[in-house]
Amino acid sequence: MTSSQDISAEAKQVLITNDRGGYTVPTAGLYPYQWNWDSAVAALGFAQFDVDRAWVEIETLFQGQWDDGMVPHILFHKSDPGYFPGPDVWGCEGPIPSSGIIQPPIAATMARLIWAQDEEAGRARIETLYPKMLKWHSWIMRWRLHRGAVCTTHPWETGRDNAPDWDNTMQRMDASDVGEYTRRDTQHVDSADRPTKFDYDRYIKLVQIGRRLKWDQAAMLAESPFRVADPTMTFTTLRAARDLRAVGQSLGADTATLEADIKRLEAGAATLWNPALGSYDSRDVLSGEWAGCVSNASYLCWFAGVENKDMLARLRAVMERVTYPVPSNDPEADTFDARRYWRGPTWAIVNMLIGMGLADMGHEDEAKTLAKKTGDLIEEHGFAEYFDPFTGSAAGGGTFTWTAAVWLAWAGGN
Ligand code: 9WN
Repeated sequence: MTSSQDISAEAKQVLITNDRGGYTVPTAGLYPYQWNWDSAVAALGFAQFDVDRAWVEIETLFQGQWDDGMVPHILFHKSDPGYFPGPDVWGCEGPIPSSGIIQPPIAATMARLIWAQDEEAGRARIETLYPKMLKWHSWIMRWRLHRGAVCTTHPWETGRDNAPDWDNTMQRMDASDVGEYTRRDTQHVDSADRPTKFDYDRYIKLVQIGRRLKWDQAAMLAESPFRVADPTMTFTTLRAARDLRAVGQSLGADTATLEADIKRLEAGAATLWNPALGSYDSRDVLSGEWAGCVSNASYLCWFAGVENKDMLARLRAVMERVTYPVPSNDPEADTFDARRYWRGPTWAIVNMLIGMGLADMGHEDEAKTLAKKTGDLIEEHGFAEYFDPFTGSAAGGGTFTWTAAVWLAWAGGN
C-alpha cells in the first residue's frame, strides 16, 4: 500500500514535471499552456514545499493582464500545435499572446492563503500583486454584472465547459457557419470523456464573435448571444472581493469600494436561487430562463461566505448517495453522464473550494468528510483530471497539476 508521504512525493513531482519555468501547464499534451484558475491552484500546491515558486506562478499569470485589467483564461507563452484553439484563432493583443476571456477569479483567494504561509517575506510580493488583482476585480464588476450576479460570456470562462447549465442557451445559437476546424483534445484523450461536436462548434463560434468584436466588452454585451449569470463566476468573485478586502485592510488600503462590491455581489448571489429547483442555479440573462441545474458550483455558496440550509441538506444527501462526491451534475438529472467532463464527473479542484468554504462557515464535519473522500479518490485512482463519481475511475488527462496541488494543499494527510 502506498503511504500518504509517497503520494505527497508523487504530487510534488507532478508539479515539478508540469513546471515550464515560471508557469505550470495543467498536463502535458492536452493542455500545453498556462490556464488561469489552474495556475492559482498550482500556486497553492507549490506553497506547500516552495513558497517562492508559488508566488512566481501568480506573478507570471498577472504578466498577461491586459491594460483594461482583464486577466486571460489562457496565456500562450510558447506556441504549441497540440492545442486548439491557439493564439492565431483568438487574435488577441495583450502583453502575452492569450485568449480573450477570463476564468473564475480565484487567484486573489490563493494569494491570500499563500501570504498567510509567508507573512513577512511575502509582504512585498502581495503589495505588488494587490493593485493588479484589484484591477481585474474592478473589470469584472464593470463588465459582467447582471442584477449583481456575475455573468459568463463563454462556457470556458466558468471552467465548467460542457455543464448542462448552458444547454438551452447553446441550443438557441446558430453555429452553422463556423467552418472547418480540427479538434486536438480528442487526439489526446477518449472522446467519450470530452464535449461533443455540437458544443465545440458553439465554443469556436463564440471565439469568432469575440474576435470580430475585437474583444470589446461593450460590443460583446450588445451582440453576443451568450450571457449567463452563473454560480461559479458569482461565488468566486464574491469570495475574491472578501479576500481582497482582507488583504487591503492588512496593507492599510482604503477598502470602501470592496465593501460596496461585496454588498452588490451578495445581492447578486441571492438572484441565483431558483426556488422551484431548491438550489443555486444559472440563469440566461438574455432569455431570463433558469438552467434548472444543480451542479458542483451550486455548492460554492459557503466558499463565498453565503450560508444556505437547503444546500447543506442537499450536500449531505449527495455525499451519502455518491461514493466519490461532489458530482458536477445531479445524478438524478436526465443530463447526467458519469464520464463526460462537467456533466457528472467529480473534480478535485471544485471539491477543495467547496471544502474550504464549508470549513470557513463552521461545517467542519462535512469539510473533513469531503477532504477524506477526495483524498481516497486520489489515493486509489491517481492524479486524474476528473473522476467517475460512482466508480472513481480516472477520466480525461492524467498527471494533472491541480489534482496534485489539491492533494498537497487540502486532501492529503487526512
Ligand atoms: C478550455 C485546463 C482547463 C480547465 C477547465 C477545463 C478545461 C479547456 C479545454 O481545461 O478547459 O479552457 O480545452 O477543455 O474545463 O476548467 O481550466 O485544465
